[in-house]
Amino acid sequence: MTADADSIKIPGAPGPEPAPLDEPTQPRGPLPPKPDQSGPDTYTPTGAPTTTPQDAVAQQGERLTTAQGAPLRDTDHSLKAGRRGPVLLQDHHLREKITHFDHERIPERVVHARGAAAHGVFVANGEAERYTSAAFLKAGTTTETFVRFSTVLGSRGSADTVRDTRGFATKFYTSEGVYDLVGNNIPVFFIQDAIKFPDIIHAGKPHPDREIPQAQSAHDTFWDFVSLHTEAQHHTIWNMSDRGIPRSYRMMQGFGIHTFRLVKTEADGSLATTLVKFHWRPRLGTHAVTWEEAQLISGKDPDFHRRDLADAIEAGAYPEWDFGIQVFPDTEDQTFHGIDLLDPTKIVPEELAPIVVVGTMTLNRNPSNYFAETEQVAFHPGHLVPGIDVTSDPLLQGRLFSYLDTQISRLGGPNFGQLPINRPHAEINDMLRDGMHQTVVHRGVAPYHPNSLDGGCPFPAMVTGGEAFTDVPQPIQQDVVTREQPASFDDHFSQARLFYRSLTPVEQLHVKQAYAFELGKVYEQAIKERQLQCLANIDAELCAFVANELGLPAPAPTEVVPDVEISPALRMVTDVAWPADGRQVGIVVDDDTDASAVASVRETLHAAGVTPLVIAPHGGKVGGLDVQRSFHTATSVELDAVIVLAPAVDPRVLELLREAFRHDKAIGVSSDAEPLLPDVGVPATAPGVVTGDAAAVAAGVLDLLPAHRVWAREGV
Ligand code: HDD
Repeated sequence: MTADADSIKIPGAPGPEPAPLDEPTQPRGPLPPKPDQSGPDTYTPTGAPTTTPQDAVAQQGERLTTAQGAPLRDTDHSLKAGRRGPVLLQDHHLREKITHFDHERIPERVVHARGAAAHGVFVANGEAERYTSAAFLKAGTTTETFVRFSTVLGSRGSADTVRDTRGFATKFYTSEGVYDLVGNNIPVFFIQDAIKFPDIIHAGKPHPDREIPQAQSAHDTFWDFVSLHTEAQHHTIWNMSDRGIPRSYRMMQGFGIHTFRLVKTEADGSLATTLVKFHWRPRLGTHAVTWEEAQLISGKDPDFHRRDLADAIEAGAYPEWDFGIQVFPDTEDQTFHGIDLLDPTKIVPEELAPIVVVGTMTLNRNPSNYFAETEQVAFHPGHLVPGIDVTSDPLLQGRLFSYLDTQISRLGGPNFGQLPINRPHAEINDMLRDGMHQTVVHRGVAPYHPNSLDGGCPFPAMVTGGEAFTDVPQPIQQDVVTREQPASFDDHFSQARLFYRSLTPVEQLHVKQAYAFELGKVYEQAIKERQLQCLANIDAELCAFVANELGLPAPAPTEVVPDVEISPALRMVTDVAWPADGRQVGIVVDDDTDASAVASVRETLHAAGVTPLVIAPHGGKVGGLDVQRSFHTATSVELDAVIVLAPAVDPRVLELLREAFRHDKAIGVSSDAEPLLPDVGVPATAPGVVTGDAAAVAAGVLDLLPAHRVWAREGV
């Protein structure tokens, strides 16, 4: 079909308004922007106004153009030699469109490829001012942030709920430049020296011959590595705990892992230093899904964590974390209570060094473009600001090289800092020039220092004065050049034991089951035996359980591991009543359910900050109420609790309830629906099962949600 040029109304051009069009593909005015897409790129995705006209180049005006701005008449048909003829090489628009498409993907991150992110703000309470001059940590200072959460091992399209460590990387756009805290949800790391990073990652990634299994550690090469490199045992036991399968990114702790050095400029100009470890503590508590649930979610909703984060923010349930530091004196030996602060496989229990909260972060805005923001964001532990410095932790030292290096290949050159999401919200005046993807037009003729042509600009702070990044003079050990490490790094088991013995019985049970599952997937007998040997050194009872599951004898310990003082702060299961914000509760109804009872249950849940989902035999409406899920689309794993207000004997509902019960979720059943419980195999007297009228059931379920799960069902 050919279009008559005169019949096409160009939006914005003078002329009578066209009649409403049925067909959305015909020319018309642009759609109104969504709230988070405020129009052309005159603001960076982080909200900072762009400063030069060159910055604002995307999506201007209403007409479709080429990349060079030439208006286009047709983008749906290639230029052909006749209607049925071959396509012509002269079709420059076709070639531009296809060529650009061919290059749409950039290399995925070699680790942490799968992620989800959000914008936020950090507000400092001033508690850190005693230790650091960092401007963003001064009382009352508000700083924009961007946080990317991730899994480590999986590819970009892998499932969210695999058993893995989670990345927790935060970009603070401070007034003194960007500060990146690139941490994880587990406070220790697999290795002590960055030179081993390629080894652990090669072992954890899918086997190179068949490229399976995807995004998981339940395979031979992973267990081969961690059983041979026993320094990995501490991190591994955290992975085997429920920390490896979080309920939500909103319900994870974050850790900077390494010890960092805070620097404060005193009144007399001298520098005072303090060693610290950084912590993020979620206001919603730290919670997990169960292992069976995690596996089911991987199939039913591989985007579970990504969806949860975006939905919560869109619904206004903004997740919050307190940011805290553990503080240690900067002594020459850099140990605290005998714990080597430079060893990234060690924690300092909170009972020995309590966390001082120094501010709070709220994530309050979803990215508007995944690629531009979540994919192109580039973190680097070397993005430091005045007042925060690194230590000689050999893992951190290697990271200082690796991240800058990886961004150059991943983002195509050294100018990745100019991408909107990476732009500092502080003035930049560097003498870096040119390079691939240079997008700014530098002025002047003298990008060197000192110069006498550009007025001498820019000037270092030693000339201008003011706070600046200062390298703290550090004594270096009188030692020889060596490929060795301190003897304190040789203790590989005491903190794995500390972690395991500090957990509650139900958490310990999950650790045992996780080892049994993962090692059960290993083929090589020698690897299973070697890992059992490690478990014998951690805890005899843990080892005996796993050995029994594997059908192998439990070995005796080979190392004398000191007894440990347990740390209750390491537990996820606590007596704290956590807020239920953003939790999802299913309400099962049928066409005969009293609509007013359903409406009032929904109201009660809403009022408690919980999202109710009405589940009915069909979509559309039931009793005038909107249905969110049909029996066909409902799944237990997206719910934190279920309320049944109908004697629905549909097998899908029975299965949903069985799963919810197995996964320790609160279940509320109205009196008329109670007869279905025997079919589910659940006694009405079982822990976490509430019966009564609709109002009583809703109240009972709300009482159970703050504990996250009904742990009593596990019988330990
Ligand atoms: Fe790393 C990405 C966290 C050790 C090399 N790392 C990356 C991300 C997180 C971490 C959260 C994703 C950032 C994002 O969302 O873009 N990595 C850690 C932590 C470590 C750690 C907490 C130890 C305490 N990493 C580590 C070592 C090396 C790397 C020892 C190399 C020597 N990490 C990288 C990398 C990545 C990365 C290859 C991949 C993509 C990227 O950097 O931007 O450079």
